[in-house]
Amino acid sequence: METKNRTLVRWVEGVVELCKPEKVHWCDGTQGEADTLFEEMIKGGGCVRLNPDKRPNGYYFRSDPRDVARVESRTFICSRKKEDAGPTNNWEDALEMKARLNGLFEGCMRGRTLYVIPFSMGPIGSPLSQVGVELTDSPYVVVSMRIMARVGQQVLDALGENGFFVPCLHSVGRPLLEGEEDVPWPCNPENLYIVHFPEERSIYSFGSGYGGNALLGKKCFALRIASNMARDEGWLAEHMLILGVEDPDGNKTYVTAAFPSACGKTNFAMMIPPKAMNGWKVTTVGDDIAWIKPDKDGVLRAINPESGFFGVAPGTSYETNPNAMECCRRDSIFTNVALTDDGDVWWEGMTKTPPHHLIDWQGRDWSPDCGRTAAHSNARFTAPVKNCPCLDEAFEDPYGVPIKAFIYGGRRMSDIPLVFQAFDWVHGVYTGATMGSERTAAAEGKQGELRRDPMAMLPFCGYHIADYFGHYLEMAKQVKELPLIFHVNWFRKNPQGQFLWAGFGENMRVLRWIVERVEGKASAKEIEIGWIPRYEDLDWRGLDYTESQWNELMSVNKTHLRQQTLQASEFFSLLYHKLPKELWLQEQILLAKLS
Ligand code: TSX
Ligand code: MN
Repeated sequence: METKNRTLVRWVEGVVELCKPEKVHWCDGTQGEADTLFEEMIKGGGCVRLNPDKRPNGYYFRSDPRDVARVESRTFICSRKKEDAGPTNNWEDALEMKARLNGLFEGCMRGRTLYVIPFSMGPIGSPLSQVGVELTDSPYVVVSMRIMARVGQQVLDALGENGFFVPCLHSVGRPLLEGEEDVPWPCNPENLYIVHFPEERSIYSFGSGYGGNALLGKKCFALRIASNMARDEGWLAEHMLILGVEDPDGNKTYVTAAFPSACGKTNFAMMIPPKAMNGWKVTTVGDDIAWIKPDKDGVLRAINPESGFFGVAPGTSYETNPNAMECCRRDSIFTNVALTDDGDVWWEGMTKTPPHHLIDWQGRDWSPDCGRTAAHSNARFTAPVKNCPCLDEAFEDPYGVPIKAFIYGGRRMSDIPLVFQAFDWVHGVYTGATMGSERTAAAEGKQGELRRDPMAMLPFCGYHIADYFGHYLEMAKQVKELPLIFHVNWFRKNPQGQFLWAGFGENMRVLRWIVERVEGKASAKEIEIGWIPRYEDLDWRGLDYTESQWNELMSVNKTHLRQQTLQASEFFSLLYHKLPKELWLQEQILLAKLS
C-alpha cells in the first residue's frame, strides 16, 4: 500500500499515538486479505464459516446482545452552535466533545490491530464520489466495509497527494490487556458515542461494532456528513433507493424513493412486476442512499454511493424478494440470524415452515415451540450489489442516472390513499416534510400513533432540519427540469384490519402510472391533497380489483386528514424560527381545502 498523502499518513500516526494499537494494517480490499481476516476471526471464535455448498463464501456472526442496532440517543451532531444541529439532533459543544473523545480513545486499541480502510463512496474517481478513510480496531468492520464500499489502493491513487478525505475513527472500545483472551464480539455499550463534526467533516465512533454505528461510510458519512457537504455545494444526500423502470419499448425512467424504516425499501428497489404486465421491468441502482446533483445542463443525476446491501433479513424470502435472496446466496456476511444444523442461515419469514432445530442469534438451541424468535428482528445480510440479478446497467456510471421523480411514502394504515402526486415542487417539499409512519410494535410507543419522519431523514440529517427544507426549496433555482414528487402508501387497511392493497409486485401498477405522469401520458384527477389516478388510469391486467375496492383505497377522510395536518403543524412549530415561510403557506392552503 502506498500513498503520497501526507495528511493521511500524519493522521494515522496521530491516531496510533492516541489509541496505542499493537499493530497497524493498511487494507488493500482484496479477497485474499478478507480470507485471512475471516480465518483469524474463525480461530478467535467470533465467526462461523457457512457451508460452502449452501452459502459459498458466506460467513456468520453473532453480536453481543447489547449491541444490535443503531442507537439514536448516543448519536451526536457537534456543530459549533446548537442551532446549527437543530432540535431533532443531539448536540454537544464541539470542543467539549472533542476533549471527552480524546479521553475515551486514549489507549483504547491496546492489544489490537488498527486497520486503515481507504474507501470511496461512489465509483472511484467519479465527480459525484467522495473519499473517506476509516481507522478501526474491528476486523468485522474491515470485511463489511469491503462489501459496502470500494476499498483499496485505487482509492489512495484517486486521493492523490493533496486530495480531501473524511477521517472516520472507530473503536469497539475494549482494549485487550496482557494475556487477556478476547470475547467473540467486543464492544463497550456503557460508553457509546457516534459523533459527527459537520464543520470539520469528521466522524468518531466508540463502543459499538454494529451496522450504522460502525460502518462509518453509510449513515454517518453518506447521509449525516454528506448532507452538510450537499447543502454547502448545492446537491442532495438522501435516504432514498434508486430504481429504473423500463417500458415494453425499452425506454427507461429513473426514480428515487424515500420511506421510513419497516416500509420495505429494499423490496421496492428490487421489485418484480406481475407477469401480466409483460415487457415492464424494474432495475436496481440502490436500496438506501442516493447522492443527487444537478449536472451542467441542470439535470438532476444520482449515484448510489454504496456497493453493497445491508438489508434486514427477517421477512426476506423467495416470495417477498427473490432478488435479495439471490444477492446473499454467496459472498455475504450474516449477523444475528439463526444457524441451521447443516451450516446454513435461517430467519423468521425465510420459509413457511421453520427448521426443527436451530442455533439462535444468541447461540442457544432453538425449536419452533420455544417461544423466542430465532433471528434478532434487526438481523442483517451484507451482500455485494454485484450479486443482484436486477442490477441496473448504469450502476457504475460515474455521471449517475437522470432522476425524473421523487417518491415519498409511509406506513399509513388509516388515512392516506395509495398514491398521489404533489401539485408542484414546493407542495412536494411540504408533502415530504410532513410525512410520517404509524408505529407498528407496542414497544415503540402508542400503536397506530404517527411518527413524523420528514423525507425519512429525521435520524440522518446532519444539520437543522428546517434549513434542510430550505435547501430543497433553494435547489429549485439550479435545476431545469425538477422531478415530479409523489406520495405512496402500501399499507392502508379497511376498518376490519385487512390490507386494501396486495403490495409487492402489484406496486408496478402504481409505478407505471408515475412514469407515465412524468412522460405526460397518464391522466389524473385533482383532490384536496394532490393529483390521483382514477380507476381507469391504472393498468389492471392480471389482477381482479374492482372500482369500489379502488374507491375505498383512494378515499380521503377530510376530518382525519385535517387532524393529521394539525399534528404536523405542531412538529413545524418546533422549528418555527427557521421554517421556510413557503411551508406555512402550503399548510394554510391544505387546511382550507380540508375544512
Ligand atoms: O415491502 C413491502 N412492500 C413493498 C414491496 C415492493 N412490504 C413489506 C413491509 C415490511 C418490511 C409490504 N407489506 C407491502 C409492500 O408493498 N405491502 C405490505 C402489506 C401486505 C402484507 C401482506 C399481504 C398484503 C399486504 N398479503 C396478502 O395480500 C395475501
Ligand atoms: Mn436506511
